[in-house]
Amino acid sequence: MEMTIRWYGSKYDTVTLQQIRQIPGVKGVITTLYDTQPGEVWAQEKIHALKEEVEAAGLHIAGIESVNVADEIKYAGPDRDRLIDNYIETLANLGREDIHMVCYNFMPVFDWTRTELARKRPDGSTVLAYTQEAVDALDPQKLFDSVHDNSNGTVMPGWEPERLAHVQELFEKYQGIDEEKLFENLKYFLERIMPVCDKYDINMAIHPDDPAWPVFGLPRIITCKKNILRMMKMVDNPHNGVTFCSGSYGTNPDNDLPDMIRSLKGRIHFAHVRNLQFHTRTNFEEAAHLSADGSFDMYEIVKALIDIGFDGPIRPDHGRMIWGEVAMPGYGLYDRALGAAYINGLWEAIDKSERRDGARADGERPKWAPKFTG
Ligand SMILES: [Mn+2]
Repeated sequence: MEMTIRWYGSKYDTVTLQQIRQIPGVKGVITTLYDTQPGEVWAQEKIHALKEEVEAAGLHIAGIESVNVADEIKYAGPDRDRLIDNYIETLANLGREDIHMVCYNFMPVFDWTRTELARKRPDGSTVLAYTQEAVDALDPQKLFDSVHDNSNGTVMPGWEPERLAHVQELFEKYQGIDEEKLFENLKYFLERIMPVCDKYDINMAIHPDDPAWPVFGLPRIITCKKNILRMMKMVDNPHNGVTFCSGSYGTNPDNDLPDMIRSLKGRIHFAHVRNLQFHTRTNFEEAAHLSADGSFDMYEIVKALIDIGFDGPIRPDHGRMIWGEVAMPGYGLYDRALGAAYINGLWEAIDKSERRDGARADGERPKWAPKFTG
């Protein structure tokens, strides 16, 4: 695996590349052209300039999160072929710049949904949180407004004001789109983009729906093992893969995360690792990455990734807001750096104990030999 950090670009992120460079074990960033709209072609020169900026800071681009898919592709509007052509062109431009992993999602209208962006925890940190009751009581426009007003002056990914200015109209476009239709439209999209992915060796990594059930009556399909295996099979190409996001699949406590990871061997191209704390099935908040701080056994998640030989980029996901930092909710420096360090620690411990302890006779220890790095 390669430890990475998501970075929104110097114009949008409160975290700098120089800070990311100092997180132990991080050599790569997951980034995007944040000022592009879904459906727009990403010019190769712009990708190249971004790449040069990242490389000048001693890092590299390990993948893109996200190249967003236009809603019109998701609901199969009359303009979808042109928009898919543009998406193909963007993928070709990324491939020409030697970028080989693209995260995207296929959620109608809304990206991830949380009902609080700064729930206070007993230690004074704040986290994103979700209650079904709050969603049921809100209309989508109000939820959008509250996300917009509480994002510390940043633009939250997936909640761009341009896209969501006309929430109601968008909802109307999805009339008649059920789960089956959404699967069909996803299949159509994937079949059209696979040739360019084959040509440039681009791994497409679909992000799960978050939360992993329908909200506001909109269908959601990337939610569970059965559906994701259906998707892998319906376009059976290794470039059609997934982002395994423990915090998103984990919103449904019925999802056995280590089992899902094992069933997706060879198709996980990107991993988001984070923890949630459940109060009830439909009231949860994000926690520190550490197992003891939340509801998930993070050891088992990392172990499953090691067991399937996962070798793609991995990143800590939403962090808590701590130590007075003001940043995009979930995307501050401090708690994500702690998360990266924790995941790196789990990884090293599990990997070494399996490779070494598994191979050696009882009681035998490796020779103690500190490395001199010159
Ligand atoms: Mn995620």
